[in-house]
Amino acid sequence: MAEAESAKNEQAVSIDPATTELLAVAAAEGHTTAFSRAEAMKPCPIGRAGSCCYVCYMGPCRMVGKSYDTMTGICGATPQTISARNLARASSAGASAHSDHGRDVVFTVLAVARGEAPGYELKDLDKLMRVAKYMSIDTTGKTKEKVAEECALEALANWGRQTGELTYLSRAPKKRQEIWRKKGIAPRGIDREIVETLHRTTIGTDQDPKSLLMNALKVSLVDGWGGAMLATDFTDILFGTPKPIHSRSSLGVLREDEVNVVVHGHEPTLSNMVVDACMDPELIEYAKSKGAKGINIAGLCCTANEILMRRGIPSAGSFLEQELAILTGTVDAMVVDVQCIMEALQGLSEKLHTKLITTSAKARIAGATHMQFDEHHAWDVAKQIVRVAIDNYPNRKRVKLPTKSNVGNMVAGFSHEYVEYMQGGRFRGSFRPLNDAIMDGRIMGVAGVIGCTNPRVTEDFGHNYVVEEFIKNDILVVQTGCGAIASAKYGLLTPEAIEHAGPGLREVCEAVGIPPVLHLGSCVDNSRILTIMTAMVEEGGLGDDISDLPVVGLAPEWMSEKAVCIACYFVASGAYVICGVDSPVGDSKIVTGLIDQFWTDEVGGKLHFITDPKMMVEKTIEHIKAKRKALKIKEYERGKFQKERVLLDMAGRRALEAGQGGAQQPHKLF
Ligand code: SF4
Ligand code: MSK
Repeated sequence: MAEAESAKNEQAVSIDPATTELLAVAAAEGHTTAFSRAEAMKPCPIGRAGSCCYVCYMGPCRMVGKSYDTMTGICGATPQTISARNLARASSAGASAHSDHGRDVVFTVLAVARGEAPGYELKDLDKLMRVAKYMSIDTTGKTKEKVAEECALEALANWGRQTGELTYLSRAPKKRQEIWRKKGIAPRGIDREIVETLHRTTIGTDQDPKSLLMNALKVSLVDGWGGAMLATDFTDILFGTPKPIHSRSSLGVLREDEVNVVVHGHEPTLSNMVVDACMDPELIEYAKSKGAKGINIAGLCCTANEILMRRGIPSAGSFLEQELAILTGTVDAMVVDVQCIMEALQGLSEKLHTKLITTSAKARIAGATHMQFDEHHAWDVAKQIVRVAIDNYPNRKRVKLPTKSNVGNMVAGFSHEYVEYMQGGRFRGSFRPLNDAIMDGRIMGVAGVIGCTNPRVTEDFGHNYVVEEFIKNDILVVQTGCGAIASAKYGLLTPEAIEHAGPGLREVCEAVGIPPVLHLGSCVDNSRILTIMTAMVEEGGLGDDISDLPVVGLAPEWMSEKAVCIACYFVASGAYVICGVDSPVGDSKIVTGLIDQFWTDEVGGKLHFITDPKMMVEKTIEHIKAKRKALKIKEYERGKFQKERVLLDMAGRRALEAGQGGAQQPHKLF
C-alpha cells in the first residue's frame, strides 16, 4: 500500500516489489527497459508542454523562451493555436484507436451472424436484444442471427455516416444531447469526424484555439459514445456480459513449470480463442510431451482485462510490466494484437527465449513472428500459436520469477448491467440504492480512476494513493484499463479492502458484498462509466445531466493519446477530469485556461492536469462537495447518515432472484 502521509515518492521507480526485483535483474544482465530508457532520455521540454509544431515542413517550430507570448511559427501560428492543435490531434488519434478496435469486433459479430466465423457464437442474447432496442431494430419473428446481422450493419453505418448523428448519442441524458447539438459538437460518423480533425489541424486550416478545442471534444465523442461503446456492446454479445469473477494480478501468475502464453494488446477476438486453445486436451498433452506440466495463460494491458472480466484469466500486469514479463525468462510466447505494445519487446525477446508473435496486419514489428489473425479461421490460428509456444518451452535460457510478488487477488467483472443487477436483483435492478446512498451521505460521490502506467512517475503510486484516499473518504471507485490492474496488485479489488473504506462506503459494500473498488473492464469499457452516469441521472435525485453528478474522472499515470481522448469525452459529457504526470498544454496559460473555464462554460466539464496525487484527491473532494451543495442534498459528514434502512439480506436476495417481490420484501439495499 502507498504511504498515506506522503503523496510524493520521487525516488522509487515503482511501488511494486516484483517490478523492482526484475529491474535489478535487467540491470545486472545489461538489458534496458522503459524504466531505464526513461531515466536515460529526458523528455523534450518543448514538445512535452505542447509547444512544438511539426505539422508542416517549414518547421518544426518551437515556442520557447522569454518571447513565448509574442512569438509565432513560420506561418504565424500562435503558441495557443499550436497547443490546442496538438491536443485535438491527440484526441483524434485516441478516438481512431478505440474506434478501429470497435469496428473489428462488429465485423466479427457480422461474420458470426452470417455463419462465416466457426468457433465463435452469439453468447449473450439478452445483450443482443438490448442493443437491437438501442438501435430501434424490430426483432419480431427474426432469428438471433438475423438480429445480430442487422445490429452489426447498423453499427457499421456509424463509421461511414456523413450526416446526422451517431446512433448511441440517444443513450445520453436528454439535456446532454441538447448541449451537444446546441454547441455543434454532436458527431456524425466516426471516420468522418476523425478525418475532419486531421484536416482541421493541417497547416493553414483551423487556427482558432477555441474552435480547435471544441473540435477536440467533438472527435472524442465518436470514441466514448461511438467506437468504444460499440466495442463494449458487441464484445458482450460475442463473449458474454461480465459478472463478478475471481482472479489474480501480478507477474507472479507466470509459472516456472508450465508453458506460459501471454496475450497482450487490446482486442478480445483472438485472445479468447487462445484461451480455448490453452485448454485444449490435445495441446496440453503436447505440452507435457515437451516436459511442461501444462499450459498457463495470462494477459497484459487491456487484452488481459477482456479475458479477465469474462473468463477470470489472470493478468500478469499493466503496460509497464510487458518487458518485465519477458525478463522472467518464462514467457514462451507473447501474442500481441494492437496498441500499447512496445517495439522493445522484440529486441528483448531475441536476447531471452520468448517468441514474440504479432497477429494484426495493422501492428507488425520487424523481426517478430507474424501469424495473421483472421476471424474466419480463428481457432486454427490460435492452436498454431499455442503450438509455437509449446515448441519454445525447451528453449528457456534461465528463469527469474520475482520472489516478492504478492499475486494480488481480485474480484473483477462489474459490467454496468451487473452494477444495476446487484442493486436489487434481476427484476428490481435499478440505480435507486446508489443514488440514495449518495443523497443520504453514506457515499460522498464516485471517482473513475483509469488509464495507463508511465515510467515518468513512480509506477502504481498515483493510482494506489488516490484510490486508497477515495475509499477512505467514502468515495466509491470504479476502474478500467491498467489502473484497475494496478489496484488489483495491492488487493484493492477484493471485498476485504473495505477495511480501508470509510464507514458509509463500508456499510454499502458489506450490504451488497462488493469491493469498494469496482473493476469495470478494459479501456473501451470506459463507455460503461458513461452508461452508469446516465443511469444515475435517469434514476432521479441527482440532477438532470451528467454535469450535475458528484463524480470525477482521473488518470493519475496516463501516457497514451487514448487517455487524452477519454479525458476529452468525459469532459464533453459534462464531467470534471484530472490527469496526472504533466500537462501536454502546460506552456500555454491561454489553453490551460480554456480547457478549464471555456470548456466549463460550453459543456459543463473541465480538464485539469495535476502532478501531485495529494492535490488530485483534494480537488476531487472539493468538486464532489460543490456538486452535492448545488444539488442541495445532505452535506457529507463522515459517519453521519441515517441508519434506519433495512439492508438486503441473503433471504431477500434469494427472494428477488426467485422473482418473489411485493409484500414479502421489506428489504432494501444500502
Ligand atoms: Fe511551423 Fe506553422 Fe508549419 Fe507549424 S504549421 S510547423 S507553426 S510553419
Ligand atoms: S492498455 S491505453 S496503457 S490503460 Fe488499455 Fe493500459 Fe493505457 Fe494502454
